Amino acid sequence: MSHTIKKVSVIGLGYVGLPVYVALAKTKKYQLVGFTINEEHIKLIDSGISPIKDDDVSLFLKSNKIKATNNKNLLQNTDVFIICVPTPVRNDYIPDYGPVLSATKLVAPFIRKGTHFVLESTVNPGTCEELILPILEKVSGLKAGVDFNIAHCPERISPGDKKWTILNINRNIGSVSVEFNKEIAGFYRTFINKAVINEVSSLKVAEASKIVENAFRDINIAYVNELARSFDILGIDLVETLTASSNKPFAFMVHWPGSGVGGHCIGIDPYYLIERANQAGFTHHFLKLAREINNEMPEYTVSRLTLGLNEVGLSVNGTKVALLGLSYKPEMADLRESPSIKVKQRLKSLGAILKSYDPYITTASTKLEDALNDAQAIVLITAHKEFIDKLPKLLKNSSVKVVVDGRNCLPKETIEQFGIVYKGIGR
Ligand code: SAJ
Repeated sequence: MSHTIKKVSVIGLGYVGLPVYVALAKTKKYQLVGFTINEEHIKLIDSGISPIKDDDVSLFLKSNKIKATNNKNLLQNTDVFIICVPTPVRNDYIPDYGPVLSATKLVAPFIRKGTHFVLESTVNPGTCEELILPILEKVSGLKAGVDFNIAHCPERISPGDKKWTILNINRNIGSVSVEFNKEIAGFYRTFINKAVINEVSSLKVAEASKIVENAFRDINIAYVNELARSFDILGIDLVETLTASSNKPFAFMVHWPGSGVGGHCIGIDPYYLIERANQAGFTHHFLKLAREINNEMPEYTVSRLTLGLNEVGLSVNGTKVALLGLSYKPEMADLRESPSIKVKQRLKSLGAILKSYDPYITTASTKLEDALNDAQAIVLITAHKEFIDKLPKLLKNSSVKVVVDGRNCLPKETIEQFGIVYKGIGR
């Protein structure tokens, strides 16, 4: 059944699609098309600028052209479609399959005998067979698993990570048929050459594996976030406790408490399994509780400010607060699901006089010193290196009376020696 793979079309040129495109381009084996509906991104890519913060992509674009387009006719004669579109949730935390369904309907007319449709976006078990397969079969008139393939190879991109890149992160891949899976796994090995491409027996196992690994992270973060709220009452330093527990050489994987779980993976993916299991009549109480605990952390962070201000006879209302860090993760500019969004809303509703600063995101304050100027309190949400390096010195002779350290990244004792009230999360 083997078919020669000559043309590959990557649908979606974001944090996942662009690294995939660049890795494929470096093999110099394939005719490539990058499809995106984002016209801004097309303009940036055409001028050699990466629309995402990824050093490899930025470097590649400096001396190579990427064919970025929103012209679907260029998808003709594609042998492998790799779908890398977002899988968000709505405000009520119900999965939004819109981008996946749009991408499926976009490529359906181009499915031929031997074509591989590969979904890399994170979805719940059952999505490929229940949502994607019927559309592709109806439009193409062909039979999945016989005439063409549907595969799922969940992405494992860790944005901003320099150590783990698309080339050396192991991947799992499952297809609608085992025979097609061997072929598509062989294709992946041509461009992901420093990692294991593990063939699993079905689409559902491939879909489930990604949700399981990210829900694992979410529940472990919820575990330490609940400990933080308990230890703040008990007066126990959780950070020191976790550091002590971490010297157990086996069967312990440390996670850290903080102001909440941002990003488009960890805090989102569990909802896909929660919803699909719910449809089948099973309630994931544990996964739901972990999501509730993590979603409460921005509010808890603000309550730490209220507590600290009370100790100095102030209330949030009318107090000048510097909100430091907006991105969900250090050293990057990514606001998606960031705890800073809810913290900012809550502080404003309580009447704080807010100044925000993030070295990677344009805000009113263009410098840390500006945001600190005449501030009476700080709420740190993102452990950017600039804050860790500069704050201990800047705080010494500042007007700041309370510091809320949402990532437990500042020197508590040093700050307290300045006569400043320090409130961490579990610390
Ligand atoms: N967070 C905590 N405590 C922790 C770890 C994270 O509060 O112990 C928070 C972070 O502050 C952030 C959110 O959770 O707001 C997500 O953090 P993350 O480190 O998981 O970053 P992501 O969302 O970029 O996760 C990605 C994931 N990769 C994929 O889903 C393919 C994740 O599996 C990786 O572990 C993570 O990158 C990583 O390690 O960088």
